[in-house]
Amino acid sequence: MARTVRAAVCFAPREPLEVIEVELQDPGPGEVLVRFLASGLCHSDLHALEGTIDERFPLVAGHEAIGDVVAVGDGVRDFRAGDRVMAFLVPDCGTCPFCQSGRTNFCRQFPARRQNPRTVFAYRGQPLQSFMGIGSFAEMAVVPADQLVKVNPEARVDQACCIGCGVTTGIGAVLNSARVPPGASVAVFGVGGVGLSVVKGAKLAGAGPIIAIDRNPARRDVALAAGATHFILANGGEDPVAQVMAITGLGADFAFECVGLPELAAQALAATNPCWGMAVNVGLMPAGARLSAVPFHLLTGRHWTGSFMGGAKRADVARYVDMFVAGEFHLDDLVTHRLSLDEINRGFAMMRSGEAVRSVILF
Ligand code: CXF
Ligand code: ZN
Repeated sequence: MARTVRAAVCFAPREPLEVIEVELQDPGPGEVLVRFLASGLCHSDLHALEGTIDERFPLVAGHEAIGDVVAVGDGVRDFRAGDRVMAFLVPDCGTCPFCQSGRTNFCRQFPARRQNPRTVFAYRGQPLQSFMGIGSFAEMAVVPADQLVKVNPEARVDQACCIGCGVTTGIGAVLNSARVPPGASVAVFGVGGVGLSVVKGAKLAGAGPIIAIDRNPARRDVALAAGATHFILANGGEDPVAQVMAITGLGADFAFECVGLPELAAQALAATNPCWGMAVNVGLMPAGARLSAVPFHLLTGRHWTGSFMGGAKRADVARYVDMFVAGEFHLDDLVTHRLSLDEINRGFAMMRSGEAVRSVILF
């Protein structure tokens, strides 16, 4: 029997969200009804709401979420009511060549579901889209079982929810995609939620020096607390690339672009060691963006690559939650604001202004 839940709905790009009662259908075959406990506000939600990534409207955004299973649909064997679960936006069909490769999680179901999304919410008879098949800016949602993973229920939900996207994107970029070894020098261009998580990943890897670069001076203390050994303020003064060169001598062994700006990605590449440096694009660039770099920067042997969702699978998310519970990394610096669903527009305003590193909706 369908139920009514409160959800923050965006009716058209760039319009404020409206918190209203919507209809939520029962879980169908392979689906799970989840009651959310906490949902982080991720930059991709903002991109979706502003129409800079291709989304259909009306939209229930939200994807960085933790909650409890309420009920499961036919054929769901891996979950039952009461399980603590995290949502993950990349499915894990287990059968496509990417899932079977054992190296990447870029499951073919990801583009397939984006092309043919199913709808589980409705308002006055009108279907509402769920961002990335999740739609966690709602008290409850129906999510495909292969976009959920059981996680340690001891993790505090107000912080752990961020492991569902931003933290896994950052830590995974370092540990899975780049495989940064101990002692490597790392430069992180942009230390918002994802960049800070890259810093945390670099610290976990035993890297050093870890150089954080941001144009927001308020990010200095957070970056240093997260494990950065140096902070460069990119305020139009001395060139950050030259500063990275001065600190590392030969250029960083690894550089991560965490904002989503093509020019910053070229800077990250230039800041790496000319012979073996690796630059990793982590930030989501606007649709239509193009990269360009000085060809000689690649000719000498640099590697230029990217990392999508930290190259992680659902199982990695559960592992990172265990590491968080074990105190291997903390998220006190990442989650700066806790809000109710009714305050969600304030959360996005603080994301735009840079006041918040991460805001989390608590249900
Ligand atoms: C998303 C960005 C939009 C495309 C899918 C991956 N990453 C994190 O939120
Ligand atoms: Zn996200």
